[in-house]
Amino acid sequence: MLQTTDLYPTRERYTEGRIPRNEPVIHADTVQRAEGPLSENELEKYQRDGFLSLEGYFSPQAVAPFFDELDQIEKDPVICRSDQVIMDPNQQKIRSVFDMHNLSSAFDRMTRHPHLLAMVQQLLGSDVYIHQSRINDKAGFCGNGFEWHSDFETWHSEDGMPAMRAVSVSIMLTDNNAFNGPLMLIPGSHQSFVPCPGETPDNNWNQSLRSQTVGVPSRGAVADLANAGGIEQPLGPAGSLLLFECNTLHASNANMSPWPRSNLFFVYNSVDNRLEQPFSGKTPRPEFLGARNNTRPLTAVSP
Ligand code: 6CS
Ligand code: FE
Repeated sequence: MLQTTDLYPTRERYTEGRIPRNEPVIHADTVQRAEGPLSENELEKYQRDGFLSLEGYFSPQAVAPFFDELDQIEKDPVICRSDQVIMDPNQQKIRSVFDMHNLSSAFDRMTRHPHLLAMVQQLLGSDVYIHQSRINDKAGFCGNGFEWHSDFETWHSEDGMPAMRAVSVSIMLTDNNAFNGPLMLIPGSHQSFVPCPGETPDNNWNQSLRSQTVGVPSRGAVADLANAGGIEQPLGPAGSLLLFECNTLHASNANMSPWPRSNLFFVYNSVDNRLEQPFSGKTPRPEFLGARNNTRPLTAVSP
């Protein structure tokens, strides 16, 4: 298989400093830009910040069945013992469930929701497929946080995603408020790639999905970017959406509140950006973390 030149060396090939982004943030051509569904104003915000918050996009009632289905999955002992379910490092609670769209037809249909698909196709300027889907769950009083990172840094080095042409759609299944560990993002951080120090251990995902140490930028780099762009924390009721670019730096705190925080993530990749060999030189991660086989373009289905 042809391997693209590594434009974003990190880890084994670590260099200090930042590497300017080599591709557009919005891949739509002029016609796709004008056609919508995202307005010029929304596109400009996404371009500038690396994310776009659409508070109250769906009603809480529309997403309630997904939360209930998660509850069922969490009670299924077979699924809970599988690799795709990640437990919280300190508590016997679920932290993440991967491959939601292959576990449940309701989640699968949601990835093809005509409105979601149209927004993502506009941003990526092409047909798309699901690179990864997951629920990140933070139980009340005990859900742990996530370190600062760019998803693209991991997907590039551990999965072989060549370029920054992927977007995460996060759907809040519970309210996200200031107390239950919502996502924090650094506006503008998507404009450069921050190489991360450290070698990638074999099967790093076993560790990194519980608590990440490799693939975390230096504190100095995070401080510089946060001093320049600030930190934002999009909040909203269940049903709110967040679209975020694959290279935007983000993190979240532990959930000290009594209220659960449960967010669904669909990661869409452009069909023109399919995975190659991991740039870390390690063996590829499992299909449920980075799709290699199931990469047919998605077509819309009505909810
Ligand atoms: O390793 C991954 O693919 C993932 N890890 C984090 C911390 N965020 C995105 C992604 O699910
Ligand atoms: Fe992430």
